[in-house]
Amino acid sequence: MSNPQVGIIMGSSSDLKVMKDAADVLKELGIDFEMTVVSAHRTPERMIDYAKDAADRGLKVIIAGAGGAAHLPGMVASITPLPVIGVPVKSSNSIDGWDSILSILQMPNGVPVATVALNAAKNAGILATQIIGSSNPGVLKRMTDYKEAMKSKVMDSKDEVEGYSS
Ligand code: RP5
Repeated sequence: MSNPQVGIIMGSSSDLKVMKDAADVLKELGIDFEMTVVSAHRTPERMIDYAKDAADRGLKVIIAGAGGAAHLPGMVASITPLPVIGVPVKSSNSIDGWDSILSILQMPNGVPVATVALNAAKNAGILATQIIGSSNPGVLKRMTDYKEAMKSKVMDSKDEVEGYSS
């Protein structure tokens, strides 16, 4: 995509099965994004370069997913002035997912990472869209429509569920 506003990064290609949900919802909401692998532990220099250049390249939000000892979101947030959304991934080296959650969630004062639920890359994509939408009326409208569609779906399912009781 030509003018990405969201950067999706992950610690390993093994995170893609989770992180693709962020890409899918950004596509659905019409937000340009880029996606790549940046490992805090295996490619630390690449992580620093990515975080340093992100704002100058025009990105508005970074979504960072990682599993186990998940330092990527916090380390990227320590370098970039952009908002960082962290996705804890239940990976092969994760004990039960709590290791990833707490590594991403428990950031010290001054360096926030907006942490979504375990494996909730879809919510990260929605939150990134909402951040962009707060200063972009067109994107905000798409978020409003998205919520309306969600509401209609629930109301349809409600009718189906209630139908069983009559
Ligand atoms: C983390 O280690 C990655 O984000 C991934 O979730 C986990 C396992 O990586 P692989 O061993 O599958 O490459 O850094």
